[in-house]
Amino acid sequence: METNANQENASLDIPVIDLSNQDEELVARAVVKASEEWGIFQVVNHSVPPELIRRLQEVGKEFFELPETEKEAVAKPKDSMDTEGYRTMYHKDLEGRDAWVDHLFHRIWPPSRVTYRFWPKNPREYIEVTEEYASHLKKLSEKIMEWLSEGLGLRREALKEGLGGETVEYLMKINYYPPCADPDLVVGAPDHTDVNGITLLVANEALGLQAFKDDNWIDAKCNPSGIIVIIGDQILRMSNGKYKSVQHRATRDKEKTRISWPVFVESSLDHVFGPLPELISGEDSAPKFKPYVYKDFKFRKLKKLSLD
Ligand SMILES: O=C(O)CCC(=O)C(=O)O
Repeated sequence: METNANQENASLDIPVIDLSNQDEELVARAVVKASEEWGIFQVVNHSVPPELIRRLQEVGKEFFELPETEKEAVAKPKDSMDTEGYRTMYHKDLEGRDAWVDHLFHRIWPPSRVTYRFWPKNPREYIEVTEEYASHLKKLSEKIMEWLSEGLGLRREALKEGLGGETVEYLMKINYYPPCADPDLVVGAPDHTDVNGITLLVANEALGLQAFKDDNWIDAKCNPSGIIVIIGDQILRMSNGKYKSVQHRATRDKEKTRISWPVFVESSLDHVFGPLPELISGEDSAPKFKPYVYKDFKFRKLKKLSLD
């Protein structure tokens, strides 16, 4: 089959699901279908207030526009084995020009795993806005996991419990991609699937996120108050392959700075996850994946080692 891997297919859009629809069964079916067929979709009219998303984007942008010395106040320590903190990553493009992507990572839930040392103190509203966003986002991601659990014929709590129940962690990342004159030369985020369970992402108006579907890269157009949901490797494995973990990447805009705010919902490092036991107990339901301690799974994926 001929592959169009580097082409875009303008005629396809990622599914958009309106959560304000009163028919919850219909909404749940749409979430399940999109997760089986795409592994990515956008939810609109959800429970996170649009004004809160706007403020989240405002405080994030203000932080990244501060002088470098101020951003260094929350820098990732050089000897840290963890991801939390601010980092600048330089790349050279093919013509030797410098291009860079800035990141800020910090956990936003559960409170016992939050280290405020990595949360910007400037702008002053950053903490309040981000805490409020965390509590809304937790509810939304748990609702989506409930629908996905029922789509597997299981109890609503099954996927959340499989991911670790109340020990599940929410890791926020802010990607700051300055414009690049030739966006084909510098990729914002390389092609990957997310290692975690589920990712909820908002972005500013610049286009960039693309999902791979049927041999094409599809632009994931994000409504200003919409939230993109990305199914990751943990849900793929816990569902024994029913839900797809989507390959995606981020390109850069020629003129505009692009900023995105993914929140990665994932197990704590010592948690063991794998196909949910109820899905592999029948005679013809062999497990398609091995269970892993999440720490080992992440390490092997990062190092590009084989994963069963
Ligand atoms: O910037 C985006 O839209 C995607 C970012 C992403 O995939 C990542 O940070 O892992």
